[in-house]
Amino acid sequence: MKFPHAEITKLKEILSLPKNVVIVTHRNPDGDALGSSLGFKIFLEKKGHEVSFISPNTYTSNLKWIPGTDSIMVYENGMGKKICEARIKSAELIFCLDFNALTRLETLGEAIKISTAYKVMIDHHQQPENFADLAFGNVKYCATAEMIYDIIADMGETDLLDDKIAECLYTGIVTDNGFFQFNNTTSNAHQVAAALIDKGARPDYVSEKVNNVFRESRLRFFGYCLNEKLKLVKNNQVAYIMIGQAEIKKFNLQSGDSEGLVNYPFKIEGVKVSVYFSEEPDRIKISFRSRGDIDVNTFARTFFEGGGHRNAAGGVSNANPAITEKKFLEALESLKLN
Ligand SMILES: [Mn+2]
Repeated sequence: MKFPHAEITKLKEILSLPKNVVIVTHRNPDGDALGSSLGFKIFLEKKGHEVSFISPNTYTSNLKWIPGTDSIMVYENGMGKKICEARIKSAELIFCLDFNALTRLETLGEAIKISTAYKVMIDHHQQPENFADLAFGNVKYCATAEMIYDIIADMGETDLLDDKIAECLYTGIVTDNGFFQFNNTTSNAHQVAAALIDKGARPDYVSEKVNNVFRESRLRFFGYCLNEKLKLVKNNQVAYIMIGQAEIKKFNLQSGDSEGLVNYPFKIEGVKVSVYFSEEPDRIKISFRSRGDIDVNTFARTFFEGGGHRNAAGGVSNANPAITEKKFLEALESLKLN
């Protein structure tokens, strides 16, 4: 057993009779948000539940290949709000996957908050809020998908896993741990991945679908950023790239296109922190990455209204690019690099 006996027993009991279930995940869903939600959805359906998966906003097209994406209900799309709210109203059970604060859902969070359904949270982020009736939270897990597998195993129901569920969960794991490269990679993550491969997940297929699907303009944009925009400060230990609206337009960037760019500066020996700033119409979105003990979660929380994990966090700035850059460079003085 990986999780407390009492909680697993409680979950088993809740799932013992067919229920009306809604699964929700965080805004801008990533591979883990979609993989864990879609994998768990298929699992619950196999157990006889009626399941809808609601995403706050639309997912990026590079994740469309994950099994079951055509069934996703998008809250912020056209008629989505009405349909999703009706669905939430009729739900007896709501699973909140891969986030731990309802604010991460923005307006959809309100609908979840007022729902009287029994709420179960399954998540691996730090500092969870106390909004669920039953919570599975553990920051040692590299992905929510890895937790889903262990919860299913704890319930003694791995027999229900098929190749589709396995590939969904495997995708969640490898997208959140960078194909076993990040320091959230544990022996448990490898063991769960191995079990999922035995159930039919294809590592080569998932790797191709995740890693080698750029449009030409996207790769050229990466080249431009690395060649002309990359700055190194703090004795070349901190790298950052700042991109404006005009450049986003010039390269015809689509949502999700800058994904992964923030990791490239780590190719330079000695770089310990990498930051990517992207100017949106109403604010600047920031991605923070770090190595080892350097805590960008606290940094993002303290200075840029964000957070996440110690080595991977997000944030925002409502100031213009020049002021944001100045603020960032000043804030860096408080970041311990050794
Ligand atoms: Mn995750």
